[in-house]
Amino acid sequence: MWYSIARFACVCALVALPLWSVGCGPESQGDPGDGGGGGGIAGASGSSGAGGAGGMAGTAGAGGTAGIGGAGGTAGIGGSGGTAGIGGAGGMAGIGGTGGSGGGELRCIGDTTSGDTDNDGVCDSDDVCPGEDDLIDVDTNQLADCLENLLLNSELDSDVTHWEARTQATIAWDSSDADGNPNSGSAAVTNIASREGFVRSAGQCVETGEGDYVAATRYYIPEGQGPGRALVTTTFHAGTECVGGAGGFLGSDGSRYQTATGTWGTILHPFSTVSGTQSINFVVSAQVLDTSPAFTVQYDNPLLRCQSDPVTMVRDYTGGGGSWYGGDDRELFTPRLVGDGIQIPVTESFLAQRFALYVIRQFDYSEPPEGTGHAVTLVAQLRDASGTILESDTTNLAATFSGGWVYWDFTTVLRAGQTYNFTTYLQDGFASGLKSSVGYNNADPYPSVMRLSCTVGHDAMGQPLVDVDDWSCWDADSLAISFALEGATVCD
Ligand SMILES: [Ca+2]
Ligand SMILES: [Ca+2]
Ligand SMILES: [Ca+2]
Ligand SMILES: [Ca+2]
Repeated sequence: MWYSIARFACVCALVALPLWSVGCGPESQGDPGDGGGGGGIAGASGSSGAGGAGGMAGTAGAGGTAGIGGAGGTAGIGGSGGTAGIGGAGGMAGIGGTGGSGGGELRCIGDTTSGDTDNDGVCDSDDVCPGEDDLIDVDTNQLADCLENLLLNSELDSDVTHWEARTQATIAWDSSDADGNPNSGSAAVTNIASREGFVRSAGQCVETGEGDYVAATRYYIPEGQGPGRALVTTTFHAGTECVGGAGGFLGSDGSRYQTATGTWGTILHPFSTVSGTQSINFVVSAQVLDTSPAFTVQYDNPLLRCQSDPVTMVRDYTGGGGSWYGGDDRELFTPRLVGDGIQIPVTESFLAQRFALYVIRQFDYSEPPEGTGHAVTLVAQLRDASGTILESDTTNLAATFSGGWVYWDFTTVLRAGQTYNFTTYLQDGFASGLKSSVGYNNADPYPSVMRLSCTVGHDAMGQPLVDVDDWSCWDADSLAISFALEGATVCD
């Protein structure tokens, strides 16, 4: 399937001839493809969860007027949650609050028709962590914790699996959740030492190495207890199972604590491990500051992650030349579609967040050009080494677009030692005939990054000979097309 040189790719040097006069034969086959439907921008939908909260207001009403609780439901798309307000009659509005979930299947960010299988408010079309909550970001680094967390069972949805209580401590699952999520809970760590000042803990061991990290957690100290603290500590070990080192450990980042009661707070701090570290013990504790027989702190969404550094790769466009991109309305080649992309071997794991190609000029017909741009949709796909599509995105360009970087958004971790492929094309370009060019730069800072191209030709009936979404259409060559790839490093 793979060839080191593109068999039919058309490369047109601007310095030689006007781009539209350079002939490129019809090559492959196929249908331009359906392209992915753009996800609906339903940003406000996330807040629709407030519909349920509306029911709570009803409880306070303790009477027929409690029906106003239902108004909360209007926050959801479709507002169907609002009907829950009828619970207000008879002061049962609290039950009515569950009406908020009535619209839950449609209340998600993204393409609502794709559903929300894990019910985290992000539609399946955009869900980056199936089965986990995409919206948890305790360290507020704008990256879903589920993509970067080294800890297991951080969300504590239904039990405390992977978390272990130490001497004179207990750990138990609690139904209260840091974000009020009715489908999740937290871990209650209780100090039963009955000794003033004693710290008692639960923790999880993570096999990892020397480096810079961030530790964080949500915590809640219930009121009505004696004075005490919530603490987070990490210890570094020479062995892989949190043993090893003089005295059992190599070092520690020291405890960070908070004392606020009756509200969910956050503890967060960066730290660095020491040479020889092979594992980190992430420890959450309850410290009692009097002689109370028990002191409890609840923890939720604990986070342990590597420090993340930005990744920016740019093979700039310096005006050197361009390669045909898009459809073709020339009589000899009509219809035709040429897509472009890159193939990149990854040496350090990172989260890919934006990918771009440099599109030199407006999208116009080749023959005859109208001299004005046309609004177009460009599709980008991220594929693994075997061509399987991992994620796709579309970007719309206005008719006023006259050239520049075109970006697509991604949220996929690219792993060290793997090869990935970004493929892009003009949606419906086979039928429309609109085209532009993508720039290249032969002063190449990334010689290992290959160009990918796919050329869809037509048969005698004008039907596509191959689908541009079909991986068999794509071939690699060494043309140094301009690209930009941005993201952030993650732990391996
Ligand atoms: Ca989801
Ligand atoms: Ca999810
Ligand atoms: Ca985060
Ligand atoms: Ca939780």
